[in-house]
Amino acid sequence: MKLEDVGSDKIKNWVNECAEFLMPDSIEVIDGSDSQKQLLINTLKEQGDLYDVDEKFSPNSYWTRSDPNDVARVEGRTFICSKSESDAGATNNWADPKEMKEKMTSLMTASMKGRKMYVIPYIMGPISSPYSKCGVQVTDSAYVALNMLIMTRAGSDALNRIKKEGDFVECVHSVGVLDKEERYICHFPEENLIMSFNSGYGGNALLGKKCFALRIASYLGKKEGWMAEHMLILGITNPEGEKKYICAAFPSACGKTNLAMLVPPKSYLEKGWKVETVGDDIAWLHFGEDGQLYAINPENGYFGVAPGTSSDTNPNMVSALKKGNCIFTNTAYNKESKMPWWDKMDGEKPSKLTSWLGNEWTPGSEEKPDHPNSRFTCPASQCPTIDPNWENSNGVPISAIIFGGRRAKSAPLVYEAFNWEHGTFVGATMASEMTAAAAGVVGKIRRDPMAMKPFIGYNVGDYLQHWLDIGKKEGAKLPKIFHVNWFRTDDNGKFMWPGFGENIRVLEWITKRIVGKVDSVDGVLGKMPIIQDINTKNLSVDENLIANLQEVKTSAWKDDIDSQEHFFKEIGDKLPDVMWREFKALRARLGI
Ligand code: GTP
Ligand code: SPV
Ligand code: MN
Repeated sequence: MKLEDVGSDKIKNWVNECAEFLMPDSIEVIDGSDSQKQLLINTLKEQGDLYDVDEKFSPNSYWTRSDPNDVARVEGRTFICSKSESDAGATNNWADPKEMKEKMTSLMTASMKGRKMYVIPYIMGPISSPYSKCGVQVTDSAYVALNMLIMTRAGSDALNRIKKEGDFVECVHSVGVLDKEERYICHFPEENLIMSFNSGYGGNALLGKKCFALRIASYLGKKEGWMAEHMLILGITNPEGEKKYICAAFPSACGKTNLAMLVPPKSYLEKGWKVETVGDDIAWLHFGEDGQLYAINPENGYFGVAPGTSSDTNPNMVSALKKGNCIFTNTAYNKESKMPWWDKMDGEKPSKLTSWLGNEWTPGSEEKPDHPNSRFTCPASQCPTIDPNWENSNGVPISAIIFGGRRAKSAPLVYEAFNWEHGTFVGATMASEMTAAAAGVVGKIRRDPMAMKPFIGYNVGDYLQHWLDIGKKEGAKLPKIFHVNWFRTDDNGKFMWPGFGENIRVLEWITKRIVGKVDSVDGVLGKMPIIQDINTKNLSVDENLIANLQEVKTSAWKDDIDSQEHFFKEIGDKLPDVMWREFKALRARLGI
């Protein structure tokens, strides 16, 4: 579609302003038609950037690689440009909005020379939901445009909504020359503006996802009384046919996609347990008129971690991928069979591959064939367990919120917060071992409040206050809050809990707690399950497993308490007093 034909002066003027300094050779508006999508695919193929995937494995799917220096989010290069530095807070890099805009404009000047600029109108959320919000992204990457068509509702529907509402988040993106030193991902929350330069991968470049749906949206949520969270959304139905919806916040690459698509083990399926998927990464939560929190999934696709995805761990994801229309990025690729390959994928490991670096790979090669943060983009509707309400305009009512992370030694398998304020503290003191989803040291423990450390678009202290305020809303029927840990290890470093489908055993306890069907015991960290209430039937594990997983060792908490205190001090004046009160209470209960 031509820019002249968009029928919105607001979009036209803004795009022209962008074009003035980006200086593209031509401009094309994404309408989402099949023919246009095919042109994007052809463009990338002609450039040698996109390869066919075997039709029998996944029709209409492609394999590609990103630049080796551009494989994950770059938190060190990500900025919140609020007028006041204190509005960015301790967890964000801050830059003055005026200075940063000037810098970005100057850096990006003429960056689209010789290239086409794609204009992508898109909606985050179901097309006609009152809770959805619109964006327009300009980009010089056909790869980004193709991915945005999967991850968001992009094209004519979005354009029509923007024409009606007039409002959109301005998203300026150019891959530039992928210069790592001059890579910037900048957010201007007070201006509904995002500018991203010199990256073409994932959360740095698909600006609807982390930049808009979390950083900008969390700021809007604070202002408007709702919440944007790094949470999956699932529906769980018990054998009596009672269904509950649950959100869960785990840091990047800590199991959200897997939990959202959980397949119950045979013994649970036979009894009639069912898990359905609403979203796997982001939830926008609003109060309904009945005082409950309702969640929508703002996304339209999955940008999932490939390594570890198999029929054993996540058969629903595998089925969704096999339906086609996917893009595999930075996995390995078998040029002969046209098959992507990643660690723990189903089937035999081929003896010859093209690695994610583009090199010939054989079993003797030093490099790994796939990148640990290699991912696929896949339409959400293709998930076999997609929930019938996943596009419900009002969202789904949430009965529980779960926090969790990778904790080798300290956190038990599951516990429940005493109440909303304590639950907010449990979320605020989350920590996890870092993964390959972001540039940094993999395995290093870091504090990650509500799995939102890299995604809160404002001051973390104000964010925690917002959580407390949500809890004080008159007439609120709040979800119960829980904490889980699938990643506790034994003395040999092996995961103690089988995880994946077996996680339903923990969800079962949680759903029973929601309706008060089981009791709990007050413990040091929160309300603990009675060991026998976690069902281990048909699970071939040590009979003391649950007791061992639930054990809270004071010695393992000493460092954590110190690090919590350190983190709270870093947050500074804006940390709500309630957090210090909860911290002192926890320390007293631990006796350290
Ligand atoms: P992002 O997309 O980065 O936000 O990640 P995510 O939170 O959706 O994580 P995902 O479900 O993709 O899982 C990341 C990695 O953790 C994969 O390699 C999974 O196989 C592994 N994983 C997920 N769930 C479990 C579990 O219950 N136990 C164990 N041991 N590993 C798990
Ligand atoms: C994450 O890192 O949490 C992701 C991938 O979901 S990205 O889109 O790169 O943020
Ligand atoms: Mn994520």
